[in-house]
Amino acid sequence: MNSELERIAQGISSMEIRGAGRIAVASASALRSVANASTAGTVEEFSSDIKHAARRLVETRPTAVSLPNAMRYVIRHGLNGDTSSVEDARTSVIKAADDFIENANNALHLIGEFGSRRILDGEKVLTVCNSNAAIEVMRHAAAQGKDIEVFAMETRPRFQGRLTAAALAKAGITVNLIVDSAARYYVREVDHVIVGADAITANGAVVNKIGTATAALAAHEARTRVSVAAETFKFHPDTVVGELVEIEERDPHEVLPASEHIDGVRVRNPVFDITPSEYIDIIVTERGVIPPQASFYLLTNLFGWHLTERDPWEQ
Ligand code: RUB
Repeated sequence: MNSELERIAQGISSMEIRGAGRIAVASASALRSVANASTAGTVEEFSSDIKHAARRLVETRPTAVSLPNAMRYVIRHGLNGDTSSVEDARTSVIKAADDFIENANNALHLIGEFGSRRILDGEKVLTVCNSNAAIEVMRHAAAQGKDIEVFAMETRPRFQGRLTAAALAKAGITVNLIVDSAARYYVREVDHVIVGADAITANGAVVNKIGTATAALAAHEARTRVSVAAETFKFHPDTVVGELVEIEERDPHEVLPASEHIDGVRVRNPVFDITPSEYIDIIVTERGVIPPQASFYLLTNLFGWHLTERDPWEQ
């Protein structure tokens, strides 16, 4: 087993590498190192090394579609059947991985640019978890001289909200860290909810960190705008044919440590939830801003007829 592949796969499983965008970039870079290190003697063997690595990565966490989409991109562009030698295939996979990573970095910048145009000077913003894409929007707004104030939900049980609060404070943004259950209390004074996404379905529902759906529901009730910041690789192709997004449930000890065990009590720890499209105003992507109802159109545009094909690492 390639040691860099294993390091990245374990890092994703343990959440040392986390956040859908970072997971995608790390997995693309894992395929890059497998391609670099492969000692395959034939193109078929090389292709099998890459697909085996993709399967290992895809198994690490089930919800963020950015991971399988990164694998789809690298395999479809890198192992496209045009290569006759292992060296050509290696160069092609490395280039595909590099392109994916470069596009992902550029996407974040564009999302920041497009999303920040929707933020007004003086706005108060509520956010959940730790999304690079959502942070990028707020950072860009602040860099344009807009005076914004953010309420960051702490995001139990792993407290990713603390990372967001620290990143925003570092960017000079006024930030309040609040407990998750205070979302409805503060939503009345907030002008805008901005979150990221782990997956977006064909019907425009957004899968993101647990607590997002509650915040969006409270925002809907208070008639507060909800924006989702997400790279196009967060759109889930399988949902076009009715597949449901699997919601990861992690170790209950993240919620209640073993030392505080309560007899007869089962602890549940789902880590994502689903916000229906009716509670979302816009999705900000690197291609532009769309209403959630346009997700199906975007998916067909992104994947074409590959939409209904089997996963390339299974072929
Ligand atoms: C992270 C999370 C983030 C999205 C988007 O969950 O829900 O909001 O992944 O992040 P976890 P980004 O901490 O369980 O991975 O915009 O950085 O891709």
